[in-house]
Amino acid sequence: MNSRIAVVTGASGGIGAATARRLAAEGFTVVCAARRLDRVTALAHEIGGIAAACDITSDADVAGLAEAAGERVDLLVNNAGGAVGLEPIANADIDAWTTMYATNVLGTGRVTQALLPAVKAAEGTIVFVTSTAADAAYEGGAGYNAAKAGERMLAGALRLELCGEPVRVCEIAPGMVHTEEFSLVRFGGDQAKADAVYDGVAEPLIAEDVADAIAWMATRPSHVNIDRIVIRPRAQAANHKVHRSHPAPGAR
Ligand code: 8X3
Repeated sequence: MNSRIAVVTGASGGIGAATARRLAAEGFTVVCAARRLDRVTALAHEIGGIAAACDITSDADVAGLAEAAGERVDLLVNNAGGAVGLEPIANADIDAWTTMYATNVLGTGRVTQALLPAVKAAEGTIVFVTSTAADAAYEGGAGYNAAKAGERMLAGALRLELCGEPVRVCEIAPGMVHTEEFSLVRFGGDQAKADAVYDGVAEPLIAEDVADAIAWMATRPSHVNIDRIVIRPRAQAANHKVHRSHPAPGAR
């Protein structure tokens, strides 16, 4: 029997790379997609998968990803995206909002559209990795809150559109996850600001925690659709309610 095929976008690090590794351990052949080909090539080599250079804002790249994935895709994990900036609306960089919308919403839509025939052919599953930023606004979050709320609507609309077809549409909304790059990218490479996000938090989630939940969703019996999982560290009771061992100036 041929191996099940999974496609993971944003597989060059963090949740995407952890998910690719975990799905490979579950027996999937994983197409590891990201802009940074060197990273996904190394990952694909490590897990016996396939590397695909893919910027999800590019029609041509996404067409190439669909071709690399083939005619049957059992699992698509829409993970690529992220946050840029944490400025209040008064002085937010609207270009950063454009980037966040272009990746989290439009890019995810583009990938989903391109791979949908292959997911349907395999009677497969699509998992959208959104965020608890889609649940509630927070100061400085407007652009990211809006983008992730927008991405959430893709998952909801798609589930309605495919009702009656043998395709599952799932969403996972992670809260605080300490990965090497999420906050670093958000703060334009400012390591001190990135570190402050997790300062004094005993155990933020790690990428593997989210990968574990994605793998669980994807490996339920095919009639079981896990609509949405909200996953946070125990120390985070809500977006604004984070237990820290000491006050962290500047951290949310
Ligand atoms: C990451 C969670 O709190 O930075 O998507 O919005 S948060």
